[in-house]
Amino acid sequence: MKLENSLHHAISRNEFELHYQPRIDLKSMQIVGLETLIRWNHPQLGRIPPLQFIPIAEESGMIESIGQWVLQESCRQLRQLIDRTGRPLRLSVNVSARQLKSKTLVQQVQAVLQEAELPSHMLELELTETALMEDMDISVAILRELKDLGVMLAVDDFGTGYSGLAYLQRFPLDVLKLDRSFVNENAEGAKNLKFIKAFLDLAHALNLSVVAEGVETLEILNYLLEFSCDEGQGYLFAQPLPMDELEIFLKQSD
Ligand code: G
Ligand code: G
Ligand code: MN
Ligand code: NA
Repeated sequence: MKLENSLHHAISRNEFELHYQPRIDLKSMQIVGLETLIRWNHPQLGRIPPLQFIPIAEESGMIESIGQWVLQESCRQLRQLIDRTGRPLRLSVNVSARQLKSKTLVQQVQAVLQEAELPSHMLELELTETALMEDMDISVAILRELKDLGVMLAVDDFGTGYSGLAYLQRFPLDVLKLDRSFVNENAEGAKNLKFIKAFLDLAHALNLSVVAEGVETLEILNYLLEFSCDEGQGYLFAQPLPMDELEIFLKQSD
């Protein structure tokens, strides 16, 4: 397949770009973290969204080298941002199912943190519910190793799978990211509010911090505040931005 062939050269031809979306602490309304989101600028086809190429990268195994590049490059860029601005923001990186099972993930993470001179608690790995459930025993073992390193562990897209919080208790998790399909207002808004509140109460009872994704309106923000949601991410606060634009945004929001 053509897309797969060009994906092979994307790293060496410098076609990937990293964008960063701010994460906001809802008590202080301060930016406390960033999520790294990959972008692919294809020389002929233009910008190809991750939803289109990440599955191909997963299937072909290329996700292992792409994932390693994302980890390394985003930690390097965070180090530069901290050196320039003095702001100790946390960095959240998406880790795919296949990467999670890779024998070298733990070593990779350790090496990348060392190279960028970042304390391990400043890095958070986002794992999807489905990736965790694929092989629970292996996932638990790898997550324990990662937790021993001191990195933060988050479940991404929470609410889209069917595992529920009871299963998630088996994993040493710190953060739950509530999927934007729950947070975005839609026709079922009223029903979703009950779900959001229930998730938050249960997550807090399990000592998990909750990040609401896809926060687009003040109205939903007010509900999140009412329900004691910890952090928010979404277009209401900021779009994903390349590092130079993010730096300007950070200065303006001081
Ligand atoms: O940024 P955008 O909304 O287009 O991202 C779409 C999806 O792509 C999200 O689900 C996100 O988790 C995934 N994604 C973005 N960057 C990465 C990455 O670096 N690695 C992996 N595995 N997934 C990513
Ligand atoms: O699946 P994951 O959570 O990793 O990916 C986050 C995706 O959500 C990114 O592709 C990002 O561009 C997108 N996103 C971020 N904020 C918003 C928002 O407020 N609304 C919508 N619809 N998408 C968002
Ligand atoms: Mn994510
Ligand atoms: Na998500």
